[in-house]
Amino acid sequence: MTVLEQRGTYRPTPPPAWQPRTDPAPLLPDAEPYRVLGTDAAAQTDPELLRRLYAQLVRGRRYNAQATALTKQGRLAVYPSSTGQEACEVAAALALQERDWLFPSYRDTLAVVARGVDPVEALTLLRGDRHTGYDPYEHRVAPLCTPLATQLPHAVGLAHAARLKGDDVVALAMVGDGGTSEGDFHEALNFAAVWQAPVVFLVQNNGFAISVPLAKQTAAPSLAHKAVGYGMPGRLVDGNDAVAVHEVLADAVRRAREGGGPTLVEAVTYRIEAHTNADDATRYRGDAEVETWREHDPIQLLERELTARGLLDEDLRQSARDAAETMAADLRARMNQDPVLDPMDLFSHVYAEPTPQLREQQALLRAELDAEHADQGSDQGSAHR
Ligand SMILES: Cc1ncc(C[n+]2csc(CCOP(=O)(O)OP(=O)(O)O)c2C)c(N)n1
Repeated sequence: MTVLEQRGTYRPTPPPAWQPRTDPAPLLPDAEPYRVLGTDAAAQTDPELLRRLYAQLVRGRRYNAQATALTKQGRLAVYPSSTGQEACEVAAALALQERDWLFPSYRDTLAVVARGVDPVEALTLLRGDRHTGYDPYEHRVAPLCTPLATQLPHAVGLAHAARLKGDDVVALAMVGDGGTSEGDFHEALNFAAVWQAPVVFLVQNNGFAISVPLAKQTAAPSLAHKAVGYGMPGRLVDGNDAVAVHEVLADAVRRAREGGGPTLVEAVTYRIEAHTNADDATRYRGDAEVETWREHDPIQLLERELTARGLLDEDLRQSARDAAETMAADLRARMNQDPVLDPMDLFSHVYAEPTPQLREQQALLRAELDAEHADQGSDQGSAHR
């Protein structure tokens, strides 16, 4: 026996048998994206939900077309269209309760509008005006986020804080496939799982991060598989099947609300149009690929189901189209008016309490504007003399 063993400080016992901290099997996504439309399960879907989804999808597609046209007319600086991704956008908004929060990225204007934000205000940022354009608190929609994945830690922070305060709130955060390579994605998912925050992450895998295809973004079996590394469930869903996305998200939201913690949902979809009006998609992908996805169109998938169940007649089709046209005409008319901007507004909403430096800059601008105003007044005066 060695001296150390005699003293009892050295215990050469074998280490305890290693056990995973949690069983990874239930966290793994299905082998294939979950689908409802076109399967036997579709017959169980509530007709009212099908009609609601349909009206919103038709409206969403029209919104995308109108916003894209506004970029060509110089009325909108940039528009990242979600044509082809409407099912994800609409389902995300409909899966939430009014008291919940949505954290969108720049591509998610349809989800923002489906949540109740004014269609013009939802475009303010993309028009290049200052600030978000809408009051985030009114419909519980955080600002559209352009820095990739930065909305995710915000969502986790809000969800965690709500839980600490005992508020019954779930946060749903949207991000693209490219955004999953950001550090913020990792940090948000890690914190969310450790804290068991009531948050749902929706990754819209639309195939590309501008020109970078998914294969150059990750070597993971799927983006949903990333969930297991954080200790949360990963769900894989057909992102063009509005019913399936709605069901998976509603399930994840319910789970989060009941204290079950976060979920990572990967919706497999496709960006039918270019990244934005500033991008030429023909430089990095072929027409044949786009055509294949056009045949798996979210509106057509839903129309097929509604028709098969005798829920879609020409009246419903026409009323959905009419409502979408009315929205588009209003969007056109109001986007064609120049916004009235107050330069002093630049300083609003920067801090809850403005800093001394900000007050100083504010005073400087006020003085410059007043001087300019006085000059214009005297110019007009001299012109009259
Ligand atoms: C932190 C950061 N890095 C780079 C960019 C530039 N950028 C804008 S969009 C984009 C691609 C994002 O692709 P993805 O996350 O798949 O979303 P999608 O645009 O396809 O919806 C990049 C790299 C950015 N906005 N933010």
